[in-house]
Amino acid sequence: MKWALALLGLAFLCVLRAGAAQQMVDDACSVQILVPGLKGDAGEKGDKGAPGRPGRVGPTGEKGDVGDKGQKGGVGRHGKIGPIGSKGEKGDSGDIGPPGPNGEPGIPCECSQLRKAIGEMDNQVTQLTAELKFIKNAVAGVRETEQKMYLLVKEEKRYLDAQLACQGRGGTLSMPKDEAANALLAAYITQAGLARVFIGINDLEREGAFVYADRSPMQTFSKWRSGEPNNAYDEEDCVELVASGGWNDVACHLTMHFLCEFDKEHM
Ligand code: GN1
Ligand code: CA
Ligand code: CA
Repeated sequence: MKWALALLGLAFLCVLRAGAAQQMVDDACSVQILVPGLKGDAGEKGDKGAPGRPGRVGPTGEKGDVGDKGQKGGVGRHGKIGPIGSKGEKGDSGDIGPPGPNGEPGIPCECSQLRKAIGEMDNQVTQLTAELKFIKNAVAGVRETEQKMYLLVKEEKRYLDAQLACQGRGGTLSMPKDEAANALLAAYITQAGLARVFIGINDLEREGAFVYADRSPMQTFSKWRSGEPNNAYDEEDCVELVASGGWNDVACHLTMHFLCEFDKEHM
């Protein structure tokens, strides 16, 4: 169609220019009025086109299976220095070293005097040790009534040594002279977990005539267990208080804990 219009236009120009440019127009218009022919046969197949543009990125695929274990890696770099460790336990003592050189010769002295002084100091140490033991006992607890203080001494002594120990501290072996005092002492030794202790009663001077440690005679109160005193083996002249509160005559050479008493008036 385009072709047809172009040719019609050209023919129109040829008519307009008839005259001055006659020669030129004759040349151009010598193939006048072109009409399109029949459609030709199909051309040969074209060459293969250039490859298309790459498609869009597809969606993420499913997670694959776990891969095989990789090869062992090389040795890593040195780590940082760790914190300071806790202090170790004390080691064993070292072996005894060789003896040191001899000392300078001493100044001549009156050795017998020094020996005497050392002996006296030894005695003082012994006495102080006994005193300390006594004080420890006292700190452990005493029992008291309005007039008296009672102390259970947890040292095993024979009757006479026990009496001396009490006297050495300004007291005497305990002398329960009524039910209340006796019950207090029985509870004291029970609480201490003891079965028996010496108390201040004996018939040392005359068999069967029991007196208190201060030599005062027994009065109306007594607490003999049934069958006591029996002077067993003909040798029982001292008295023990058992945890249940009863009295029993026993041999004075037995050793056991004992009860001291102190008059508050004289403390
Ligand atoms: C007997 O049972 P025991 O050990 O508490 C004896 C006492 C003796 C004592 C001598 C009922 O007492 O009289 O003094 O042995 N009791 C009886 O250790 O015979
Ligand atoms: Ca006796
Ligand atoms: Ca007896």
